Amino acid sequence: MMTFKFDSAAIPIKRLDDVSGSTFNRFYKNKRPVLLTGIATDWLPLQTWNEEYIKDVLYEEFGNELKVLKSNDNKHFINHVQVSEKIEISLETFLDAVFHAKKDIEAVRYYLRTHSMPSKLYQDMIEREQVEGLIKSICHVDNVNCGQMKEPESTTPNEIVKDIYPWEEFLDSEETCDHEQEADQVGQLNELHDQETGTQLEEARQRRIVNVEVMSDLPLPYQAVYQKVFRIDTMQLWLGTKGNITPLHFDRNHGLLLQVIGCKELVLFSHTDTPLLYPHPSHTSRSHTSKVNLRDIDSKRFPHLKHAQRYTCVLNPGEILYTPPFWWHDVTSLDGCLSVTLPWDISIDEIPLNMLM
Ligand SMILES: O=C(O)CCC(=O)C(=O)O
Repeated sequence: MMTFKFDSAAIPIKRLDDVSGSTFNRFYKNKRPVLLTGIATDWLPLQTWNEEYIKDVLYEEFGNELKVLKSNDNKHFINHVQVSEKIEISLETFLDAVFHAKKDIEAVRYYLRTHSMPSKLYQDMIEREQVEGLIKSICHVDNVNCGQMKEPESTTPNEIVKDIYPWEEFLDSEETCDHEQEADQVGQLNELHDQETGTQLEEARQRRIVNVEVMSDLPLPYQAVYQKVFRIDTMQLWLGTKGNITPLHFDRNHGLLLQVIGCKELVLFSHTDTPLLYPHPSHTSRSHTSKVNLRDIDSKRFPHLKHAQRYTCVLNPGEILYTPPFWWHDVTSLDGCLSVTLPWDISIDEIPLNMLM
């Protein structure tokens, strides 16, 4: 195998401890990945999810037989028949492979990727302080909420909510603000909009996508974010063996990847490098994946790849990676790993022109 050399060295993804909404905003607005180190280290999942607990939860949710992905080459996993297939496996065999793999070479690799979150694990994820802490860290409260709130009598509740928390542009300004004042105003707003909250709660209850008790406890401006990011039907569990590879691909959504057990190594590329990354043809179901195998690069077949700019990081337990929509990423599990993804939708104007295909 020829050794492959990129033109430029990999850039480490920026790690932020104790991030505030306005700092996160700079990355979110500019569609840059960022690693959040200080938010989730003391979350319930980090304290309580271990083999025993996961075993109980999975048994309760799925019984003794699990449907998991088994890689065709014992390395790569994507939802495509040419790469990996679904098999049935006993809970015990699967957990043994994840938590007690002996030798890398002989070990058989499996990946459990749920399409929604097992309910017990979901409850642990949405503990109120956790939800509030995360939202505070990623949401920029704009200047309307920092001292220039409109007079309630001249504005309808709907208009105020929209002004204060336009989700699509929720990180729209880079100004910082006084948090005490902000908290006061959040309180005032909650009082003002009881009726509004009631309607949102009722809608959420009917759709059953979030826990409405948690939602009703949150400051009103946070509720829209909670409903988008902490949905049981979009949150996913990724539990798999050491050495699993999720090959280079992009997603059409914003995404937070929370690492709970083990470490993962990631390589990312901007969507602007898409022409250098050799995606599968746009008419196929693999158009969001690359033909390149980053661990065994064929430089004759992919001559332009060397011009692409890599961004890299290792994600440790308690850390959260924000991946902007359409950013390419390749993920290697360095250990038996458990992660949770929290994706949320983009608006149509967030699709980069070069990705309209
Ligand atoms: O953790 C992995 O193996 C893949 C995660 C991923 O691709 C994602 O979060 O979009």
